[in-house]
Amino acid sequence: MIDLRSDTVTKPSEAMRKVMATAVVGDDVLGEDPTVNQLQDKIASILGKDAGLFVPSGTMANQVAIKTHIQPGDEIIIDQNAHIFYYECGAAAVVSGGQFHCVRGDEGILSAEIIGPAIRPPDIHQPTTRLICLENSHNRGGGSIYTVENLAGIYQLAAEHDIRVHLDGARLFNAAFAAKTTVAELSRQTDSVCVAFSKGLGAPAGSVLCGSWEFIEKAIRFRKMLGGGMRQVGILAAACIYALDNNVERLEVDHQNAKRLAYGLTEMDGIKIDPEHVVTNIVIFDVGATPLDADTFAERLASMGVLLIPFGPTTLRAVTHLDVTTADIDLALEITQEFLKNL
Ligand code: TLP
Repeated sequence: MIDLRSDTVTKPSEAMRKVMATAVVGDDVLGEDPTVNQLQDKIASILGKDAGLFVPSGTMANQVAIKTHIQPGDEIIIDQNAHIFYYECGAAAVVSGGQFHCVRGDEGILSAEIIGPAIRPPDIHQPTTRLICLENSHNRGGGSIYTVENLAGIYQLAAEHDIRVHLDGARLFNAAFAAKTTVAELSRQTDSVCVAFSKGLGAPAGSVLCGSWEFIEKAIRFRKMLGGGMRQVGILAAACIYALDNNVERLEVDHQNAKRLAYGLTEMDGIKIDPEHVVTNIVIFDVGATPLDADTFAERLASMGVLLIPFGPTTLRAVTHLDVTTADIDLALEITQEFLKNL
């Protein structure tokens, strides 16, 4: 099976398992797990923030951030396809009493021009705009990315209106590679940022939410409230440290493989894709010109050994990651070509 459903499917390598098995641990709810503390300090310093907080998942990182930033009834400006809006079970409403104000980004990417008109004026009838949520790279946007200049414009607009900015950076290292900058540069113009270790970086679980000392002090309480206080969790943190030390540089290979896949797909009848838009490890393409809908396409291709995820009625997503090689990509293209020929 060539599993291109997501970069979340990656399995910990032997070397990663070894560091997990020998990790020094303690009770993290008491702040006494040295490996968790090391990870939190390391990633906070890489992102240029005061402090970090280890949480089990990207979803919890986002939800703890939102709860720390807003009060019930406050409004959150967000792209209509953002993970926080689209894939987190309405958690911001349940957990924080937040109300979304959706805007339409350019492949998910927002700008001060797009956000500006959505900011509420001071008016006793209207909700208070408290938070802007960004996503970089943007999953449903096909792995699209922000420029540093764009982030600066958004942050300036937010500051003018006393609005906080949270960045869902589940794939921030991918974004930095593609934008030829650092994750610190992409995090500078934000009040909070989270990165995931269980996606392209290849760890089995874990995200870290970063921000100011004051922000993290508040966030720790909400992590506990949501059940994210774990104990000897240095075993997982050790995998994340290993991922930071060993699996960041190689993300470039995933990007090259994604481009290769995208260009290969352009050659195929019935498939629509603009390979120039593929800049990270996510490839979204349309099969509307074939006789199949996305669900059937994915199901039938799976039976031939290639796994993809349907992303809309006629769109599918393929994600490259450290468990697929360039040879796997070539084979996946061959199988897809064969599959289309026989339709
Ligand atoms: N994304 C998953 C699915 O939930 C769609 C995937 O396969 O891509 N932010 C972003 C941008 C994400 O893509 C994801 C996961 C999350 C947050 C949530 O992370 P987890 O799954 O750790 O809660």
